[in-house]
Amino acid sequence: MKITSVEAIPFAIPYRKPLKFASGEVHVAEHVLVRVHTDDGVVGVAEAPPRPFTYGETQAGVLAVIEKIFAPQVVGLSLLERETMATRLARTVGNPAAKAAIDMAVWDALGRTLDVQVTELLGGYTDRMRVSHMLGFDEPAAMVAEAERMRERHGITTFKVKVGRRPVGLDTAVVRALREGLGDDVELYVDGNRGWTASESAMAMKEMSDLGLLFAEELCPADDVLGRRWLVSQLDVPFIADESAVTPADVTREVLGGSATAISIKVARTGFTHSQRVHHLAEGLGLEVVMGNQIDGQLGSLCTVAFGSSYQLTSRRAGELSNFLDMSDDLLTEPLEIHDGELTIRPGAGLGVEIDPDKLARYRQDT
Ligand code: MUC
Ligand code: MG
Repeated sequence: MKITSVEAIPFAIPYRKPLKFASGEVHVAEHVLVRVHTDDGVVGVAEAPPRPFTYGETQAGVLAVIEKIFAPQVVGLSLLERETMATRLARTVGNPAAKAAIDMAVWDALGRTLDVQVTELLGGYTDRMRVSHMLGFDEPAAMVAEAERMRERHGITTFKVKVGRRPVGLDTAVVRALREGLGDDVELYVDGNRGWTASESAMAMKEMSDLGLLFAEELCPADDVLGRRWLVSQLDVPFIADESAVTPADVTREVLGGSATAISIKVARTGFTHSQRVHHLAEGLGLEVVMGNQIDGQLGSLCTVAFGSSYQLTSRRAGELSNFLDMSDDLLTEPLEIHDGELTIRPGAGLGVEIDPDKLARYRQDT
């Protein structure tokens, strides 16, 4: 069970349809595939999606920090020494996606070694999650058409709508069109990626108060401390902290400070080890949880459903698991499929996936 090497492989797969939101846009999935090898010949895999506009990471930076700092720190450790590993990685500030991918690849390798699914190792609560689809910026009619297509093709009935544009009416018109076009049976919530001020957010939420929203997420910056507290105190739906509350300490600070009343867990930034800590904290604080998406590919989405299925709290709400549908291709031998609005974990050991060598050869950027 000893780790013998850590590979970091850059790859790039274009999106058929780019995702646009208040803090940025993604046209090509320039991710890093991480493979952890052990002395038993086992290989664990995960992917790191660098998001410079959220965490400051880049593909080149993820490669460099893994090769120069993280790989030497974990080689020689047993797959069972995950706390030692987490402590060593924590000596380096930041780099959440790079750390998370190593952590998840280690859990995958452990599952494969023990012939157990990662979900069983983590908590084993269920084997599936309902799927929430994220709708990026576009014209109201195009966003309604996309949601209708997702409902028809994949049975998805929960939608997260990207907001945060100016004037505010651009986005409130979209949400109204979605409610009118899709009816009362779908779940709708909004995510501003810090695009609005607190007062713009309050105005928008008032304008949408008859639309039956489930949540509001990160509408304005958490750094606008008093403004955000003022906003959250007047909302009658849970306010999700996403990029403002990554670590357990962030969650504690934001929630106790009145700046959030629910949280997003993203394994792409906290891996499985730290996502467990955030989950346990959320349970203790009585917070609602949504499993979020870092605009992941299929491997990352599978990591999200593997973690989300492990606990009652993380599997209760629909998880954001469908961004991979917008990619032109992917790396897995068996593509993920969403049926009846649900995504299930894989039956095999670990994460239960295999990387297609031909696809990796086609999309890797280091050869
Ligand atoms: C989200 O929930 O915010 C957009 C930026 C990012 O870091 O994640 C996505 C989705
Ligand atoms: Mg968000």
